[in-house]
Amino acid sequence: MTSPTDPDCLFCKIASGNIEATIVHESETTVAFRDLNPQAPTHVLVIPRSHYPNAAALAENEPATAAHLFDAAREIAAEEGLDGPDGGYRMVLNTGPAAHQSVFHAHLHVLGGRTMTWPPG
Ligand code: DGP
Repeated sequence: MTSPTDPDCLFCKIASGNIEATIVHESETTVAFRDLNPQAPTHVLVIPRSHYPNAAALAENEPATAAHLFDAAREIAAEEGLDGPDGGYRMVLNTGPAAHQSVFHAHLHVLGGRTMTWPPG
């Protein structure tokens, strides 16, 4: 099966190297880069190389790749020193406009380096 891409998608362009980003992690199926508008000292976006509009569509069509996002997040959290016994980090998958999704290519936010609050806004 050929993985879908969208030539007009911002995150597809980052994944292919056509738009610059600060890449922190790469695998065969995922790319991770620093968020342009960080909401925490560490704010990394982990995306699939294939284009799906949100995490639900990714999970339905490429469940193995969806799992790879979480594995990449785990490795990034360790590399960024967020996984200590008193540490922690938040993984966020905004799905749909009402959840504040603004880029419609599935992405997992990894946020850490400060104490988080609950409930999320
Ligand atoms: P969301 O609101 O969940 O769709 O998150 C989209 C995130 O993408 C938001 O936190 C800002 C980030 N972002 C948007 N455009 C760019 C860009 O061109 N480069 C980078 N590195 N991040 C971007």
